[in-house]
Amino acid sequence: MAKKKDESKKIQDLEKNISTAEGKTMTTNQGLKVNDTNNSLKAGERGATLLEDFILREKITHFDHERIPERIVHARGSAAHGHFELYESQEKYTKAGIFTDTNRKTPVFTRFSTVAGSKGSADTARDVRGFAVKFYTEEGIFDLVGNNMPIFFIQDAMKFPDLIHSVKPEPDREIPQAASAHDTFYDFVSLSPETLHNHIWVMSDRAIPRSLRMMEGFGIHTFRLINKEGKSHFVKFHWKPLLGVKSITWDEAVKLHGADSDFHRRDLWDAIDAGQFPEWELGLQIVPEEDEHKFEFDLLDPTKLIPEEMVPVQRIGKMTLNRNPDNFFAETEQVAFHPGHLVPGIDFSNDPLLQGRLFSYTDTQLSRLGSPNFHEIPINRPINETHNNQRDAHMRMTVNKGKTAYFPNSLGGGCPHLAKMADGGFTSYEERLDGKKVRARSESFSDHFSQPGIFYRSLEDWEKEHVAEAYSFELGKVNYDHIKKRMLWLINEIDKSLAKKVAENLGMKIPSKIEKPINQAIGADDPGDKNEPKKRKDYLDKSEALSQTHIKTKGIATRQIAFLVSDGFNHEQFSKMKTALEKENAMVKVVGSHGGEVKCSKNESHKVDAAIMTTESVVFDALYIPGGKKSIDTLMETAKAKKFINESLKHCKAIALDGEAKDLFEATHGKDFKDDEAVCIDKQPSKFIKAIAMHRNWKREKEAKKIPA
Ligand code: HDD
Repeated sequence: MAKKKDESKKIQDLEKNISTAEGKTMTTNQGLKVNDTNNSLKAGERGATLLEDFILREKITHFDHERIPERIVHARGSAAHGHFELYESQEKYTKAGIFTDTNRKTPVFTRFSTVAGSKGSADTARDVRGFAVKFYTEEGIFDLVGNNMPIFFIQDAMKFPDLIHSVKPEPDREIPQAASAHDTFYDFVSLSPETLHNHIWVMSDRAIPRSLRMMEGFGIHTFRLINKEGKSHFVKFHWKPLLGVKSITWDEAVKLHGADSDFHRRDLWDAIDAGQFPEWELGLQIVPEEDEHKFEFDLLDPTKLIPEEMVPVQRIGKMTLNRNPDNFFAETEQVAFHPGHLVPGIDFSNDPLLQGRLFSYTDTQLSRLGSPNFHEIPINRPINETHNNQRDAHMRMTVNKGKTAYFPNSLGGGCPHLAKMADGGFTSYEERLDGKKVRARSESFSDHFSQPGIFYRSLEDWEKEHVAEAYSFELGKVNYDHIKKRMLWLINEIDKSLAKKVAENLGMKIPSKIEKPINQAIGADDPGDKNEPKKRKDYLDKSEALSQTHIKTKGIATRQIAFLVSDGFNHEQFSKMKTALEKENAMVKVVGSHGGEVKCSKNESHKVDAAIMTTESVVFDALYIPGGKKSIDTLMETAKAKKFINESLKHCKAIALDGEAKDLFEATHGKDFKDDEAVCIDKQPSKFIKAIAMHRNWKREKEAKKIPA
């Protein structure tokens, strides 16, 4: 396949394995030309099939073994290729080439995922999103395996299997799929207050993103950067999307499950396909070693973030995703990430969650990809050469020459020889460690209420409302009162006003105390209060970065705008709006009262992108209806057209109407929203563009929620 010369080293490397059947003859896997792939070899036309039919056997056998185990977590994912470019050398902090060489364009492969659902589950489940970036650097692979939330549920990898078993479908009935709203998850959460910070983020709109392109990413753990002199700084990694952080409402998320369960996957693919490449800036929060203990929380505790007010995020470079994979299985499914894939200049901290992860990721690839040779799979192999004395095992691709597969050797000329430090040899950071061997947790890890409190207080009123509704929905699905009571008690420790709202919705009272302190409830051997959750400390009232409202964005590029029309729509209004929106790189989609083509007032034919019966308002960001008496008369008789308007209103979207479209609006709940900031009746396109750029007019929500759509 002819490819452009300027493609990244990784894409060039993948070329070696890319195969296309264009213009080629069909063969067996052994290269034999096949002239019939529809009929098996039989003893007579109506006779039994013969075992000797190797063509049938090969085809069926391969098919029988097509599946590999899905990832135990993050099974559902979507990915894309791209590159990372550095703005300014960070040599003060690190010797890593990707962070010091501004001339490099480092190839990346980035996979986004939901956590709990199976491979075929819906994209808009309320869940954390995985955000894993594989950097193919000149010094080897660096994987930044993070999430779209800056903290994690648990503090020690030892609890990971318990966390995941509690959130996955319950083992007796395998229910529910891709949902945390069930008994076992809340049983676990209510007995593990360390989960509360990540949990409140999951209750917020961050767990139902508008697009994978509109979410932040976080490395979560504190890592280390090491410079040429061997000096270490602590660091937290952030990805800041240039399209801003945007979410949908829960009602849309639920409806999207049915309307387009591939909503996020399709959105990412379509944007890249249309040349609208998503971009994220990489940000660093740097903490000098000597400041390690100056915070109210422990830097090694992955359930804590460093508020940006305390340590600002410095933006050091940009990732652009500009190419869809060629083959989902070969690339998105077989890619194997590992937080332990490091390059010189970056190192770990002693965060006990990170330390456990360092074991788990290679281990899981062995059962998922079936062999310690998973690094040879094209998407996983580094762009630099690899040489060592590891040999053989299932599916070995490399043909290692020579007699020696050991070190030291003289018969192989001592090769592969060791790398000198000056030539980029890796060495672990020399951290001094002194301590007793103990199975324990530091007392500095026991504040579980302060940061969820900061998060909640930082939200705007509409965001707070969504959080309260999410808690109420989720706990409303729990069948056991003792679990709900423990949850209410815990939420009350985070924020009294939040607990009050949730308790009201559940029709329950907030208990003034829990029946047993947590450590007694879980039967700890030493139920002393060292690890009992501490009272909330309000060391920071709010952090602006935590609310979506303060994350500013400009423009409406890639926004999906439905143009609702029927035959006879006003050509002039339609064209004026279409031209204006497309100039801003928005995606105009003609939704017709029927499929095929619609005729405008000039009797010209326009292609329908979706007939109204095949689509739903929830897949669009905004709605425009041009006038034209005949068109509006038809839409007036089309119940789904009114549903489109009512739902768009309910979901606080921008709506524009011209001419006779006002009458249709009047015949819906629109009649109560004519003066709304994001409703543009007979206005210039620029007003509509401004309204779409708001993403949603949340001020409308309180009233719009009453619309029975
Ligand atoms: Fe994990 C996959 C992110 C804790 C064990 N994890 C996985 C993926 C992401 C994360 C994004 C999917 C990568 C891909 O797209 O292929 N995991 C995290 C983050 C964590 C975290 C941000 C905490 C800060 N994970 C964590 C712990 C353990 C694991 C504590 C086990 C001790 N994670 C796994 C795994 C997975 C995985 C079982 C499943 C598939 C895979 O690794 O390759 O090993």
